[in-house]
Amino acid sequence: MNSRNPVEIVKDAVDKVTERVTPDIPGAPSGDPPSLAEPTGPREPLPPKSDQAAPDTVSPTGAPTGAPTGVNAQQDAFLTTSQGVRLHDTDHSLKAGERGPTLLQDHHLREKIMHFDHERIPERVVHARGAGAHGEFVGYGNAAKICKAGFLREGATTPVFVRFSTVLGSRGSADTVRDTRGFATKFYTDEGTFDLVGNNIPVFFIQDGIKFPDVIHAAKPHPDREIPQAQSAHDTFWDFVSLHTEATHHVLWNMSDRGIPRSYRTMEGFGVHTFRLVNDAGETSLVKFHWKPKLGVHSLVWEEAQLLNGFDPDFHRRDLYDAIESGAHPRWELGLQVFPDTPDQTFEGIDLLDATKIVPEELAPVRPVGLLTLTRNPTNFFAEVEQVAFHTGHLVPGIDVTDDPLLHARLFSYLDTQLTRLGGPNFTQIPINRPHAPVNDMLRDGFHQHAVHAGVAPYKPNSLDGGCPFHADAADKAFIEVPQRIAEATKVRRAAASFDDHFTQPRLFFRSLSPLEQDHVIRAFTFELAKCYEKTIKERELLVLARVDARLCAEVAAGLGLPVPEAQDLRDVPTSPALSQFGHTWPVDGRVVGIVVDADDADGLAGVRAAISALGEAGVTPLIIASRGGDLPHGLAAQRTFATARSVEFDAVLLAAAPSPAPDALPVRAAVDPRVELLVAEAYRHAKVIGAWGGGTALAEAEPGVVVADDPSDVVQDVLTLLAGHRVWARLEPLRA
Ligand code: HDD
Repeated sequence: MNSRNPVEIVKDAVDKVTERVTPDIPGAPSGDPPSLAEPTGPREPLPPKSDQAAPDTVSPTGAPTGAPTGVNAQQDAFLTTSQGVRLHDTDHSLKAGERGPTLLQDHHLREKIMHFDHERIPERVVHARGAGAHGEFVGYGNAAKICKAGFLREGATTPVFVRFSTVLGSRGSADTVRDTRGFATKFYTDEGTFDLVGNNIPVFFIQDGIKFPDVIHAAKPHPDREIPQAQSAHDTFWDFVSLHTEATHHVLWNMSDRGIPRSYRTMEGFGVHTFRLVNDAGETSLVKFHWKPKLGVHSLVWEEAQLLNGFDPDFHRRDLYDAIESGAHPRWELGLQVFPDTPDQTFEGIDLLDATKIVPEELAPVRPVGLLTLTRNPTNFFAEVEQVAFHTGHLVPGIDVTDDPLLHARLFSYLDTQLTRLGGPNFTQIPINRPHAPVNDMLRDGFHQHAVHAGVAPYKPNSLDGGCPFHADAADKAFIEVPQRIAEATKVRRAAASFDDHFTQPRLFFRSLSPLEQDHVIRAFTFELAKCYEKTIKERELLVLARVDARLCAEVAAGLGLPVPEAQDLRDVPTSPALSQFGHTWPVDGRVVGIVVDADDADGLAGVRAAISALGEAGVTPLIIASRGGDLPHGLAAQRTFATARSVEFDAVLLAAAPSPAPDALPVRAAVDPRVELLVAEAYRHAKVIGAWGGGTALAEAEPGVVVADDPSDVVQDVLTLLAGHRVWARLEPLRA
């Protein structure tokens, strides 16, 4: 039995180890007396780990990963196996004779098929359908007063990756369904990665994350038939939200035009929760994050959205990709609503920890603090858009969470989900997820570990690595949780009484919309509830609407053919004009205009050239629609034919001709090709701006929103002016009655 003092035993051991190891450690302090105390200063130099210093710029095969489009992934002259053995034939399996059977010994066949069999990874449990792009964020510097995060400093430029998504549909579902949209941004800051994982709707269905599986189970397709896909118009969704009335505010937003955005480029984004910011002096503020699109907030109309789901299910993905390729780089300002960090965490009576509430912009203006620009499309959808992993816990010094119970469940869920989706804990090593700040963690091994970590001391404290790495403090830009006082509390499964009001803000939202926007909400509720089979569910949702607005309730009930329940507790609430999308004008660059031409009319096409130049000067993308594809006179080319074009693809339509149908094309007797007639009728019905000159005047008469003139350039100028208002809303007014 050893009778020596344990401290002496450890000291002796450390002395021996230090003797043996210290001289071999480059840069280690030499001659310092060995000590039991943990070393406190970093050795010089402290190199970043090469394996995670920055995203790889080459794939394991040597292909550039961040390269511009058009670079071939395959290099070298010969096809090889995954072990680099050159292959003689990949087109035939190895068989006993030409007519088989196939031999089990064919290792190339087995490797090829094995890899193919495992090409798919599980889709995201929510937000499976998405599109993404790279870009940069530039800080304005005015947030420094309240936030010490380096990426908000004036002129600081930070690379970003943004993924937009729908919530409900599967990976292959259509883009323009009625749904909430995800707006998730990864800021690769030099102080570590910050993820802002938001939506295009500023409130959420639930106040507590423990209800997330319930709302998603209710909204996803029915578990028996797995229908409907990417829709909320079904019994289980309305069953849940009519019983769970805290969802009412979010549902109102979903049923409004916000549920069917024109483009990802024309969506607002919201961080939803209240976050806590801290400045260099340690002072804190509460904030809500907003993304404000430079092109304005615009939506589709419902029929357009439905047509697009069949006509071009990739509409939003295509729109984002094409805009970036064409140089119309989408931009958003990051804005902050700032509130004092008071002990009760409320502002003007609104509980800032309740994610079903907004703070109207009239009460707390949104202050712009930086600009996001998307500049580059992904080169490999799987590697970038599919494998990107966001997490609400990816925070940088200066930004911290609050006690919002919805946020706290998210802080668990986003890490956890990647274990299944990306196959283990090393998803941070996937190129798109690698921080751009040096990584010096002590996480080791696990599935899909790509780093070959050297050294023997991935633990702390250590002496074998000279104590490296060391703790940082605030001056070294460490993330230090804001020391927040926690009130004396009793463990309970309950929400605060301030979470109880489920109807004031839905009412505020509805009443803040223009009458036409309100009509859209009424029609959306009527449509969705009419798709339900259970009468009791419809009746119960009418009871909910009776607490929101009397007209909303009465008109939906009329549409459903059900009695109108008595309006209940309809308090006078203020309105927030900022919530309406109508009544503003916006830049038109990046919009898409279709031009109907006569492919054989060389004179008419000269005018089309002039129109195209005028559109180009305004940054608008013109697409020529002709009876046939291919080259046209005056160096023009047809990008769409009457068979492939529908008005839903365009923000406005110009008519340079009224082409008659080809004699053998369709069994109709009409002066104008019926597909062109349909295109004009739909553009008109969807309140789009229409312009006509020359032969095109046979298809359109001058009236508000329809420009008819002799000179194509004059037509274009007037069309662009009207397009700044997005649609010709006045055209729909007479239909309101
Ligand atoms: Fe979530 C994905 C946004 C509540 C659990 N969420 C996900 C994405 C967005 C949001 C944009 C897609 C990220 C991407 O593109 O990869 N989620 C929100 C917002 C919420 C919210 C704005 C409320 C304010 N989410 C929420 C709760 C939970 C989750 C309450 C669970 C308790 N969300 C997830 C998830 C996902 C996800 C299961 C699926 C894929 C992923 O995380 O990476 O963890």
